[in-house]
Amino acid sequence: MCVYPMSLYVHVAMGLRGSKQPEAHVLLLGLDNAGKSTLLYKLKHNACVSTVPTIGFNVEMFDARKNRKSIALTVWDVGGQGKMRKHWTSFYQDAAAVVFVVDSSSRGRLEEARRELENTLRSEQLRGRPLVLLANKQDVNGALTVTEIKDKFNLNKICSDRDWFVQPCSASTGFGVEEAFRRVVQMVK
Ligand SMILES: Nc1nc2c(ncn2[C@@H]2O[C@H](COP(=O)(O)OP(=O)(O)OP(=O)(O)O)[C@@H](O)[C@H]2O)c(=O)[nH]1
Ligand SMILES: [Mg+2]
Repeated sequence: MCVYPMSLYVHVAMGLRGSKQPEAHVLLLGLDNAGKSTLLYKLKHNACVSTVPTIGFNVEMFDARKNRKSIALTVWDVGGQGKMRKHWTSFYQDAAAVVFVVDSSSRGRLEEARRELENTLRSEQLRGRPLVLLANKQDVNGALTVTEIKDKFNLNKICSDRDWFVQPCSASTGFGVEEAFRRVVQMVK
């Protein structure tokens, strides 16, 4: 398995696009099975695709509007399995925002997710970068609410030096997905 340095892909992406349009890189992180790839393809194709665990990463580009100007977002969806997490740092450089996806139906893994988020936000490279935390899988009965997740993650404390927002969503049904994307666009600097 090989995780390529981000800069290589940035150059490929810029070359393909070939424009002077402002660009921003967004990192999609979270534990394995959180729903990151499902979300990425729901956003890109408005389709619920069947996924396999991501070994490496997926990357997609999106055109968006921010303050009446167009902006190109490059979204990096990095695998969340334990063996992949040590590679997350390779993607931190140049990230304008972090989207951290949580499986709200998995109470048993919430502490693990909280720990990984805290580790991620501790990185100097991500200092001050906005965070959108997605409380995914809201379609599942008994899923944790936004309030429960905010409390459990102690976001007021760990995000004291950055903008943050928690968005409930379901990557499967599409509930909250567009809104999450709009939030990210608003928050990138
Ligand atoms: N019920 C429900 N299932 C979801 C939702 N989002 C994703 N899933 C399911 O969760 C499983 C994992 O989804 P992935 O998108 O592959 O998860 P991932 O975060 O990319 O996982 P890694 O690539 O291993 O890091 C799949 O079976 C998805 O169909 C959701 O909103 N609701
Ligand atoms: Mg994946």
